[in-house]
Amino acid sequence: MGLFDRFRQGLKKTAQLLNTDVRDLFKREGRLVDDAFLDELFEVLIKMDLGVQAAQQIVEEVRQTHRARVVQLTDVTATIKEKLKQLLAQPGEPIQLAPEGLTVIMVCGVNGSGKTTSIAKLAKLFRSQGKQVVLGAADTFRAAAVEQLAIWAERLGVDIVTGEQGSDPASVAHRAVAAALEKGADVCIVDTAGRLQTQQNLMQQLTKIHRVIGKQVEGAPHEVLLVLDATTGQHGISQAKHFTDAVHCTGIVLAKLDGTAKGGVVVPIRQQVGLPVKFVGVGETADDLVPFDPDSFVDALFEDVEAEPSAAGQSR
Ligand SMILES: Nc1nc2c(ncn2[C@@H]2O[C@H](COP(=O)(O)OP(=O)(O)OP(=O)(O)O)[C@@H](O)[C@H]2O)c(=O)[nH]1
Ligand SMILES: [Mg+2]
Repeated sequence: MGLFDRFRQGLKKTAQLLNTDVRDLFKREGRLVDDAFLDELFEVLIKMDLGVQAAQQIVEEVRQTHRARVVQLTDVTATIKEKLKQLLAQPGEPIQLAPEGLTVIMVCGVNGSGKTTSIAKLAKLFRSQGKQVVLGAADTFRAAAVEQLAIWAERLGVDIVTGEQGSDPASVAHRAVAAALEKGADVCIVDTAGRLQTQQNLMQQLTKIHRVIGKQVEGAPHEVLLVLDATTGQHGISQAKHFTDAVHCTGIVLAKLDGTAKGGVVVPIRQQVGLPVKFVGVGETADDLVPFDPDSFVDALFEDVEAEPSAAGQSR
């Protein structure tokens, strides 16, 4: 499956909502772009969690492009898509690898956001590229957490370094990186326990892990991925800012995109957190990780709306 199809799969719920709502704007043949129309459009954009800022920017673009004209649905979606692609544009490269030797990736986020599953997906991706991977189970809070990662490691055929429950996560991270260096592995991915951005001591623990890894390998961690749960919508944004303050995050993995109609949330995340969205999660298996590409993402989002424009008026 290409990127476009994989986004389509992940965006089913969001696209469905968008489809219904946008079509509702165009019950008759065409529609005059006046204030009433622009207000309704604004509501639709807000409902898909695009955020106020982006919704305003898009409405403004539609106003300037089409004002006082009678337009068809596809005229408006074309304008929205172009603006969205522009808003989502970001520098390429999904993962920053070390120029040579070991790449260390640290993964953090609030409880249950999808960290461990995303690590399994990343490990599978690296394996498919022929890279040797070592996982560090630095979530020592719960025995079950270590077990969960260990099961993935076995399934994927990658090495894992674990620690006793309650042991210092930074020391597990340290041992994982040391093991990866000794094996001459290509990538070491360190899992961390979920935590709230308000838990000062736990946030400091992240800083410590970061610092310890940095002493072992120059430039490490090369990526600090913040895993956000798409189903929580815009709540993830303030979390993201706090995490970025505590440990310098380098990118976002937006997990569970498949589970929400709020897929538009990727836009305010991009705009307000100021980090690139590197991957999105579109399911629970190790294959359900898609490198984020704004153009394919936006095209997939509007595919259904644009597919049968003539059916809009007839079906209602
Ligand atoms: N549908 C769907 N479910 C996902 C996705 N990513 C993770 N999940 C599910 O979300 C739940 C939590 O995922 P975990 O990977 O354990 O989350 P975590 O952040 O490691 O959780 P803690 O370690 O407890 O903080 C699991 O049931 C996963 O299967 C995704 O992209 N789509
Ligand atoms: Mg976990």
